[in-house]
Amino acid sequence: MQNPPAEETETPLSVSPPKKWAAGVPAVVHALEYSLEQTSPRKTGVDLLAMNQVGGIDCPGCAWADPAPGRRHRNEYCENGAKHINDEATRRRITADFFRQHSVSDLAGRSDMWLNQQGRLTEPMIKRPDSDHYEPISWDDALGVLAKELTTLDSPDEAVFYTSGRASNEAAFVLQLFARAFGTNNLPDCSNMCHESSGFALNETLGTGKGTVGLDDLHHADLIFLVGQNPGSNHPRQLTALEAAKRNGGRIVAVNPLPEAGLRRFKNPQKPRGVVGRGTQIADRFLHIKPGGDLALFQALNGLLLEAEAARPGTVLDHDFIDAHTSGFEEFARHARTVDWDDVRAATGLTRQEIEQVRDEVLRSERVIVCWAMGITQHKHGVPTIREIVNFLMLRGNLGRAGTGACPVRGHSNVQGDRTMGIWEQMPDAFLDALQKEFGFDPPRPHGLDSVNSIKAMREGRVKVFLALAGNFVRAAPDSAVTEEAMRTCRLTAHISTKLNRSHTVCGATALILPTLGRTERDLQASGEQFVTVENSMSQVHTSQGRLEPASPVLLSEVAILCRLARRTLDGRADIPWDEFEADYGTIRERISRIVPGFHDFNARVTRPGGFQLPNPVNEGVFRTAVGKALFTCNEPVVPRAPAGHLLLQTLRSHDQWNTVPYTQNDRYRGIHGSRHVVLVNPDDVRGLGLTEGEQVDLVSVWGDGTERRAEGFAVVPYPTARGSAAAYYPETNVLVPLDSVADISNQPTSKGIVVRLETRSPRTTPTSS
Ligand SMILES: Nc1nc2c(c(=O)[nH]1)N[C@H]1C(S)=C(S)[C@@H](COP(=O)(O)OP(=O)(O)OC[C@H]3O[C@@H](n4cnc5c(=O)[nH]c(N)nc54)[C@H](O)[C@@H]3O)O[C@H]1N2
Ligand SMILES: Nc1nc2c(c(=O)[nH]1)N[C@H]1C(S)=C(S)[C@@H](COP(=O)(O)OP(=O)(O)OC[C@H]3O[C@@H](n4cnc5c(=O)[nH]c(N)nc54)[C@H](O)[C@@H]3O)O[C@H]1N2
Ligand SMILES: [Mo]
Repeated sequence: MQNPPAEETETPLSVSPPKKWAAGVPAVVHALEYSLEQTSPRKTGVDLLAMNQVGGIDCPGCAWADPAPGRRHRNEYCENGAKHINDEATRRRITADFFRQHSVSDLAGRSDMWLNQQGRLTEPMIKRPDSDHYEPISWDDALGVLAKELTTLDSPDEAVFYTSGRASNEAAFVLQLFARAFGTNNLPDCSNMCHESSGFALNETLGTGKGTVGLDDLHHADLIFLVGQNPGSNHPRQLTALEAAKRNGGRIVAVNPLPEAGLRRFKNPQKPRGVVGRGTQIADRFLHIKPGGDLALFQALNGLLLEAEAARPGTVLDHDFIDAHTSGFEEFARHARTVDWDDVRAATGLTRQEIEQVRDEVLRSERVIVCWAMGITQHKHGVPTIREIVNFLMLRGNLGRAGTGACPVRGHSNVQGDRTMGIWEQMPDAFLDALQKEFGFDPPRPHGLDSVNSIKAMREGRVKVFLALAGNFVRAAPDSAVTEEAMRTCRLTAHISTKLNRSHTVCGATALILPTLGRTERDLQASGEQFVTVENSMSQVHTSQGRLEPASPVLLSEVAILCRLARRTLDGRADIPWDEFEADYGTIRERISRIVPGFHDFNARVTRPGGFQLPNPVNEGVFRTAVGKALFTCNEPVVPRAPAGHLLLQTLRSHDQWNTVPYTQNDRYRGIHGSRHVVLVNPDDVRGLGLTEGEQVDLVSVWGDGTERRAEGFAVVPYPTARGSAAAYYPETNVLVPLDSVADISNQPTSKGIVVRLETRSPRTTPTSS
């Protein structure tokens, strides 16, 4: 099929006031517009109807949970889910001819959006060391090249195996098994850049890295905090749960530097009532916080709760919970009483009165939940902020009871499941022991490389082979220029992918594209049609069954590619039945059931309608911390500051993108159309910095070692973001985040809270597209 001409030019920027509500009719219309571009309408209907239904396709979008079977809406999907499905189900195809027309250097000059729009990858391709073109190669030869590079390394630790969270449980389990049998724990993943801070903080304080909240808890909470997340664009079906909570009398406090549309009102597209009328007000209270001020906010709230307890002893804190289940309360309480209100004001931009009003909401509420996402985890002090949220919940026993708990809202649809399956460079010994017992080889014990450390190791020549299971590593990672240079030092880079992206064009001496089935597609193996399994943000494990004809007859499933690669590379070195795994994914699940806690009887339980719920020890009063109790922690206060003339920049998603893949140039709810090269700045800061609306600026980040990084050509958009802050889209701004700029403890890149100045461009320079 002919490819459409390159559409690289942005249309003129147009800006309208931010929307005051999310979802509803325009959402559905916009989803259909995108569908019609990508597939035939008939196919669109087929795709959507089976989405998130029992026996259907798990939406490849976000990890938000599905209602119980029987309580699902006939259209249990959102506008954005429809876009993700249709992006995968596109009729456009990339063939060998495409790569003859476009050299690798040509493709490296194209935008993320253009690369994605070229369609589905259809056959394995290789770029050889002396060539600037990908050319076709057979599966056998491609896997042979990869196996040979791997087996001739000086050490297994010279290879890195990256996973993005769309991969199924079965593919993830096979990949980590292969990597460990090969001899390395170098298993970085997108989670290193996403909820790593949540994992560290929750593991340390509660003894589990996962959230403790289910959908029913949300429906029955009295008070829900939405902190640092934009559900209207990134977890639209969360709005349905919030609407239910409101109907049951729950109240919502949103904490965000941006007044996001989805935090204001929700018009439910699944209900006639949502289509007409004003919809449901979401946030009862909106805290317009400064970036990175959340630690100070929760410290202030905790201080106020302790003060209230001192004034009316025995009426505020849950002493039974604290005594029975926690450790470190006294020390925490001493520390928490030292709140400095000037610092709180400086860090949050909020008045004491605003915070006291929230305290009063908390005191009126028996059941409280805190939800959070990237607005918390991607800050340098993400881990202490989440620890402080845990302190906050524990003070009033808001853990382990119905309608309460900690709710890290996961991104990718199976990012949590991939971790459960062992995709982590630091899996605990208990997991490795179980692998050893089951398969009889010695898994390596030293921790492997995470995402940031993988890039450093490449740069230093310590990593020579990079294999990715899904994702777009060079665009997801920080410090784009440094990351790309590091990637280019590899001897071999290989990607198991559905769609073309920049990581295929910034490659090692040899590069492989290993095209694979998407989740929407029928997966036929020797034993018959297969399904895969996933785990959502609320620890429900269920099936996902593809229904469409594969984009090309040559595609292999992720599991098949990995099993064949493992067999070739290990050549009988471990007693693992790769052929059997490939032929029947049930045999993989059988092994998982013997290795991963909570997965007993996996094959039988997962095929029940709705699958099954993994136990969360916290909800059973069990805390697997060092002392067997939940830990109160003392966290040093942080007041994020930018020097005069600078702003704190956050990099975020538009409404119309999936992570590194922009679908259009628009961000409808924020009123931005026609360009992604915009920087949102508070109108007072625009004036204060001597800038004007629409002016072209470069974003320049300043790092401690005196180095500067520059993202060129952004139009200034006055926008109601908190004073002193700015926002611009990811991945165009990843270039600004130094590789060394990571969160304390979790090593997660700091994609929020970057110190930048806005430098006026001379009028004649044109922005470079990226
Ligand atoms: N359509 C769509 N859906 C997605 C994705 C996508 O790209 N497109 N990506 C998926 C993935 S992998 C993930 S991880 C999630 C991400 O979901 P989100 O975490 O919602 O993603 P971001 O776009 O980074 O938005 C961060 C939000 O936090 C706010 N924020 C920034 N800094 C602060 C702060 O210091 N304090 C507070 N309180 N708020 C702050 C921002 O204003 C913004 O509202 O979405 C998932 N869902
Ligand atoms: N500056 C900045 N950087 C960030 C963030 C930020 O907020 N700001 N967010 C971070 C976060 S939260 C995340 S999760 C990461 C995301 O990082 P990644 O998960 O690595 O990136 P994606 O953009 O989701 O990957 C998209 C690619 O995945 C492939 N793909 C899609 N579906 C499938 C499939 O079913 N199978 C296979 N094999 N391949 C598939 C396609 O080739 C597509 O091009 O980025 C991180 N980077
Ligand atoms: Mo994410």
